Parts: sequence; structure tokens; C-alpha cells
Amino acid sequence: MDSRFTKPPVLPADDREEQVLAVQAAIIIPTLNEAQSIRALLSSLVELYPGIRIIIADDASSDGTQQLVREFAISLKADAAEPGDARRDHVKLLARNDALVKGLTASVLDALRQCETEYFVVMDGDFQHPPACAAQILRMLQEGADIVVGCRDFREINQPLFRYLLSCTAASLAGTILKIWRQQTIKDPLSGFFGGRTCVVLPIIQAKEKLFELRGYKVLFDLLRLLPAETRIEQIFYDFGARPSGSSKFKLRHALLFLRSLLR
Ligand SMILES: Nc1nc2c(ncn2[C@@H]2O[C@H](COP(=O)(O)OP(=O)(O)OP(=O)(O)O)[C@@H](O)[C@H]2O)c(=O)[nH]1
Ligand SMILES: [Mg+2]
Repeated sequence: MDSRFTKPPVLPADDREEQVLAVQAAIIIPTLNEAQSIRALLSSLVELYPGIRIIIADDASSDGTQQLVREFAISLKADAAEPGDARRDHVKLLARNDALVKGLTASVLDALRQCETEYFVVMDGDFQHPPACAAQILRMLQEGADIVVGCRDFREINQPLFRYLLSCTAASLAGTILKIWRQQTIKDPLSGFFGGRTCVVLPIIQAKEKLFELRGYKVLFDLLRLLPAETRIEQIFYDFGARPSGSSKFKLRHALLFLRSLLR
């Protein structure tokens, strides 16, 4: 499937709140074996955000995720009779089957390079990030934020205890480091749910790709370290749900990659 978009659609003005989001926006979803959730997630996003691009950056899933995305994209095209209908090119699959470096961060960077939209939101493919909260992120970007971080509420323990403690410790360590570097408190700098202004992040990716931990999980942390001091970073808070289906791809090596990235 062609991974580049044609010109983004212009949506008709409408009273629905989500139509405020008739902006140039893309939702980026890195996936690895998310066949159990991807169709429902796509349906929910398309319903909530007519006109927003969705890019699935998949690292050669073996469970049929890519096929499900292709089928979903085809069904949208079939539903959209008119050539100008926003739904026609709604969902794009970025199949990274031959990518030299596989990994969550590498996938998100690839998708960002190709998104061609003014704003983007990155979210997981397993429904742990509430699709409805992307609206708040996009609104804040429209209002002038450069980056909006979706922060998990660590008072809720809805992960296995070991993962919970690891997440809290890592987030607090990363937060302390960013506080020193950026002079700003960012509650959840390791979040996988965040949005940004594409023109702010692309130059960083182009100039400093080597400083990203491409096989790692913490693309937001890498970005926050590298963005210029004047970048306007805002935060929202959301309820981080337990993974409803499928299995975690998080491995101890991702924690080690994160520790290595702290030393860069
Ligand atoms: N493209 C790509 N996506 C990945 C890779 N590893 C994980 N993902 C996706 O990145 C997102 C986050 O991975 P998860 O396994 O949910 O990680 P997590 O949310 O920290 O862990 P859980 O709480 O156990 O779900 C999901 O959409 C995964 O499918 C990878 O190597 N490449
Ligand atoms: Mg998850």
C-alpha cells in the first residue's frame, strides 16, 4: 500500500465538537501483533474523528494485523462513494516488513516522516489510550502547544505490580532528568500517548536521528530531551486502562534500552 498521503481532505464545518478537529491531523499507531484490538480501535477513531489521517506503523506482525488494516482501509473506501470524501484515504498502513531497524521508536519516526499533516497524535494499538482523549490533545495543539503529553495517573494500579513499579520508577527518573535539562516538570515523560506539531519535531528527527533509541519504547522521552528549550510543552491527564486484549510486547531489554538512552 502506498504509504504517502494525497492532499489532506477539507471537511465540511459541522456542529459536532469533534469537527473542531477538522484540521490537518494524523493519528500514528505503532503496532506489533495487535490483531485482537486493531479493528475496534480503528472503528472508534474513524467514528470520533472523521477526516483525521490514521497511520498504522507495523513491524511485520505475524498475527494478521496488516491484513486487518488493509481490509479496514478498503471498506472505508467502499463506503466513501465521492472522490472528495474524507474517509477515502483515512487509514494508511506503513508496513515496515523490510525495515532495517525494527522497533517502536523507529516505527513512530517513520510514520512522522510520512504524515504530511500539521499535527499528529501517537497512541498504542491496544486501547490503553482512550481514543476520545486525542481530541483534547489536538485542541491544545490548535491553541498553540508544540507538544502535548498524555500523562498516566499513577495512583491507579492497573498493571501487574512489577510493571507498575517499573513504570513509576522509570517515569520519576526520566522526570527528574528532564526537570534538570528543561526546567519543567513533566509528569509522564515516558508516555506512549502524546501529540505534537509536525514542523517542530521533524527537524529534530532529521538532524538527530542517531540520538534516538530506535529499538526502544520511549520515543517521547528522546524527543523531549532533544527539542529546543523554547518548545511549548503542555500536559493532559487520562486514565490508563489495563491492556484489554492481546499480549504485552514490553521486554526487559526495553527497560535496558531506556537506561542506555539516559546515558546518551
Ligand atoms: N511497530 C512496532 N510497534 C510496537 C513494537 N513493540 C510494541 N509495539 C506497539 O507499541 C504499542 C505499545 O506496546 P505495548 O506492548 O502495549 O506496551 P505497553 O503498553 O508498555 O505494555 P502493556 O501495558 O503490557 O500493554 C502497542 O501498540 C504495540 O503493538 C515494535 O517493535 N514495533
Ligand atoms: Mg500497551
